[in-house]
Amino acid sequence: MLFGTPITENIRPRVISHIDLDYFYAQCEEVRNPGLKNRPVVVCVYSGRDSDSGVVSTSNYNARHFGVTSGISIKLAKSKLSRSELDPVFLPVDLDYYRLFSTVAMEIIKAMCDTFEQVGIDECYIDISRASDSNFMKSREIANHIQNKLLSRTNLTCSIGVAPNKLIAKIASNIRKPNAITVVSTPDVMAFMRSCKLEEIPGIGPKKRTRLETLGIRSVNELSEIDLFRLKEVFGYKIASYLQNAANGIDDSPVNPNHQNKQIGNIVTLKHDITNTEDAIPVLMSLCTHVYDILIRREQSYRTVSLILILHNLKQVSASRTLKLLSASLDKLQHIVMVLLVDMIRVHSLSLNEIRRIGIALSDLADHSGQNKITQYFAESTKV
Ligand code: TTP
Ligand code: CA
Repeated sequence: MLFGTPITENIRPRVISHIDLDYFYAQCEEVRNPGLKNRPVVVCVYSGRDSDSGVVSTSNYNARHFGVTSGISIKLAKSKLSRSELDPVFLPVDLDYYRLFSTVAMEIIKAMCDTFEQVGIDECYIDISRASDSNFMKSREIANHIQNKLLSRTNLTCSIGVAPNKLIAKIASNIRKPNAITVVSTPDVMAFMRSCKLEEIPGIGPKKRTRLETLGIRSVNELSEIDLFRLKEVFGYKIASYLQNAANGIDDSPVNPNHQNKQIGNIVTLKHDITNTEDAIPVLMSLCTHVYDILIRREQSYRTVSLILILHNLKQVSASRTLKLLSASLDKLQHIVMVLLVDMIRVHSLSLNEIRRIGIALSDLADHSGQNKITQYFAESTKV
């Protein structure tokens, strides 16, 4: 492997694009109603308790200028936008409509490339090594072509990162938004990485940042140079290796056309406070059934079950349990979720009426076709 440049098809240096639709839910709303374009648009997840309770899902750039970002409360967004003379609009999330748009946009991109991997409702990677002849000038033209085609067919803008690997392409697509193309060619990889902030590396959130600071690491450059053994002591082998490779711009994962979301999840807002675990049972059971239906449709099994609780003060607590073996049992899923809830209440000294939203997620998924089902399930059932 050349430095930071995996080889595709044995000889061809890789060129990857990461395509991310801009302010996606809010942009879909602008497309549906172009009159909104000049106003701050805030897409909200309403909890249904009172007219203002809930959180911001996303917002357009007119709203972002006032500090309205994903995750803040609707009340805070309203107070920030009270300074705006542009007549802000607050809309509820319409996921079915955004999903439709996402499908149309992704199909357009897919039809223009050899290898395509969707990784979220509004983002995908494509391998353009062959189409560009591994030439970064040509890659920029391809990215430009994709932007134009998407805009003319859907009215949506996107931002595109082009780089020798997925990691750098992802960072690059996020560096300038909206409607931007950022190309990082192989010779520029190290300079580009050094210009990034630690939190621009995917996977480095506030918690990891703080832990990195305890090791004296405040920049990508310092992360790239720290002794790997020290990093491993704090983060373990897998994460430490990822972090140091990332800081050096190294990632050799290919664009995977068979990728499916690695998680299945669902989250609901409680219409009423719950006061005892009995009240939580119907909500948890319905969440379990929802994710289980998707699991079965995908012909998959799970190993890890996570429970996420979002509290009245918008604080989030979560816990998960990983099984020794894969399972496709609904009973087991329901049992684990109940145990997790009881444990979390005890560990975090929560009272049930603090809970506003509940979510569950299944991860470490595997396809049925890839395993010896009889052995797996037999072993699984003997463990219960
Ligand atoms: P993002 O791509 O993270 O954000 P975005 O498309 O709104 O903005 P950007 O231009 O910076 O890419 O997320 C895609 C969609 O996922 C977003 O439109 C709404 C939804 N979302 C939430 O509902 N809650 C969140 O906290 C985030 C980050 C996103
Ligand atoms: Ca986006």
